Amino acid sequence: MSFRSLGLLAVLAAVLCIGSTAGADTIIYQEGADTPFIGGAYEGVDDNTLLWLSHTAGNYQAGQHELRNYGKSPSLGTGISGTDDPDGRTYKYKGLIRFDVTSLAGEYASIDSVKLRLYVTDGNVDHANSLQLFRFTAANGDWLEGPSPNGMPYPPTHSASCWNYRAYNTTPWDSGTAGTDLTDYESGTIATTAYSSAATGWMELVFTDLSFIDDWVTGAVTNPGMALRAADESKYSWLSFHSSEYMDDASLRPQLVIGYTPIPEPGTLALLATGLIGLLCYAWRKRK
Ligand SMILES: [Ca+2]
Ligand SMILES: [Ca+2]
Repeated sequence: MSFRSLGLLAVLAAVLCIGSTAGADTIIYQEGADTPFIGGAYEGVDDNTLLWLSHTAGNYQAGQHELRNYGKSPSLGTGISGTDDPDGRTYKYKGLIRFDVTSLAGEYASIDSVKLRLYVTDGNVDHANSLQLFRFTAANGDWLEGPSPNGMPYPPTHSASCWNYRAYNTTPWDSGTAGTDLTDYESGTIATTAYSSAATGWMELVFTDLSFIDDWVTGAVTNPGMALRAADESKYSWLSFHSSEYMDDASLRPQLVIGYTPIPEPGTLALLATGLIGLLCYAWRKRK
């Protein structure tokens, strides 16, 4: 091979290397989809809806729903409903969601963006509201998704998260319920999205704080997951989303979308250096 064609090859290698290392990449964590970097079906989502009910009579008395688990329900919910309930009941919902992102370990130089995507399926928005995402405090990090699709059996025979417990019936939430800000989850929102309708489709919560993602990846601290709630819980306004147990179309389950800058591999760096040297040689030869 002539020196000249070697130089051209080196130039080509350099261009390819630059193309493969420059810019950010995106990965998606979604229950049932490929696990980023390591392959296999991803089973890293815990999600559940906590439910509080005002009613004081009948089969669904206050005090009962607060112990029920919906960890395997195909839906997640937030907000307040009941404005059209014939029995005058008011329901309050909060979502819980946690993604295992440990397959990211060793794969990135920086995390550049994170967003949670939820598919809205239903709702009733009499008042415009905002969806807020908070991080649970470390003290609440061991909440259990739970096994029930529908709040049954009652009383529960399982250990699972519900309004009153992060693990029924041994471990209450730090505050005693999931409703107390600043106790059960960190005070600052990590994402907020305003809404004025319950239109079917994706809703995105873009993180404004990425400082804790490293800890989730390395497992330096227990990933406590996130709380999802309506900002204003005094007005009738609720939304329902597909959960990670939604079966009819797995592509509509919650997604955690992470933009990151990859670590350039040592081999790639060496190839890049070789390419650059070749380029210089080629230019020098041409000049002669
Ligand atoms: Ca799950
Ligand atoms: Ca679930």
